[in-house]
Amino acid sequence: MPAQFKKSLRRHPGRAARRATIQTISGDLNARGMTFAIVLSRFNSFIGERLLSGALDTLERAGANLKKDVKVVNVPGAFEIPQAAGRLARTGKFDAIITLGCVIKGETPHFDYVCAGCARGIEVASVESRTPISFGVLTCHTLEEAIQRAGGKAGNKGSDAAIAAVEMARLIKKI
Ligand code: INI
Repeated sequence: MPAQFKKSLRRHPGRAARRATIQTISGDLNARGMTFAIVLSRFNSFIGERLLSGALDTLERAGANLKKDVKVVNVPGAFEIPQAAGRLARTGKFDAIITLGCVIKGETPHFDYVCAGCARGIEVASVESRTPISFGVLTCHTLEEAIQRAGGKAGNKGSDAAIAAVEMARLIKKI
């Protein structure tokens, strides 16, 4: 950034006050009365079940009725997630879809194809169906990395994906 802009940004005393006057649309984390589908890949299910626990805990804390308003849909592997997520999204029955799975790098380039197909497929399904579909699929070099992201030191990415789904569903309702 050019120096003169940096200087003028620093010297703007009313910046925070001005920001407060700008009309802003944000989602929130109130999942009461909202419906969710969770697409869960069975491959590496030991990790997947931990991601699912994180997502369910988060939805429950956000006010969702798990028994009535949440459906879990199982698919064989991460590569199959976009197909199921897209179908679910197009039913119009869900405010948001959460995708969960775990891809771990092996000795061949298979990992790259599965990850790319999964991520791109989820993105396309979300845009085409106009339904928020969050990405809670771990793409890890090792099992240890996956364990850390499924309730270990690096948090629980299933929970993060549930938070993103609630926030986006609320945001879309407001726009
Ligand atoms: N699927 C995963 O979800 N995780 C993996 O780590 C994985 N690896 O390593 O191969 C994986 N492969 C299966 C793939 O998702 C499809 O189910 C399969 O290719 C059949 O279409």
